[in-house]
Amino acid sequence: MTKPAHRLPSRSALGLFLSSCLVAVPLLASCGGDDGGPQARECKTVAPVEGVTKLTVTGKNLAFDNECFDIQPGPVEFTFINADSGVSHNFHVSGPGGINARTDLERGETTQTLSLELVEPGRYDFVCDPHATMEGQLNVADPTATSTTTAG
Ligand SMILES: [Cu+2]
Repeated sequence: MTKPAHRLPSRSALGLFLSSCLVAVPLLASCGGDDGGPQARECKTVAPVEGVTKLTVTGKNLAFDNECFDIQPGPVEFTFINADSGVSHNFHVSGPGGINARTDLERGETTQTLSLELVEPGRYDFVCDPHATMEGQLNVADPTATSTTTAG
C-alpha cells in the first residue's frame, strides 16, 4: 500500500533543513570570538622583516585562508590573492586611527597589494566587501605594554 501522507514529513524535514541553515550561518560567523569554542580563531603571529610586516591572505571559495594575525605596529604590506576564478573580491581593512583602506573589486584570478601604516594598537578588521563570509582580524600589539604578564 502506498501512503500519500509521506509528503508531509518530507516537506517539514526540508523546512527544518532550510531554517537550520539560515540560523547556522550567522551563528558560525559570530562565534569566532574569545570564548575558546571549537571554532575559535587561530591567530598567526607575523614578525616584521626589516621593519615591514608582510601578510598574505588568499581568498578562495568565498573564504580567507588566514582569518587572524597578531602583528607589531608599523608598516604593513598586504598581498591579497584572489584565487576564485571569475569572482570579484576586494580587500578592505579598517580599525583604530581612522584606518579605512580598500583595494578595488577585481575579478579573479588576480593578486593585489595594499600598504598601510598600522600604528595604533588594537583590533583591525579585514573583509571582502561583497562577501560576508570573507572576514578576519588583525591584532596590533601595544609596544608600551610590558611583557611581564602573569599567566592567567
Ligand atoms: Cu569576496
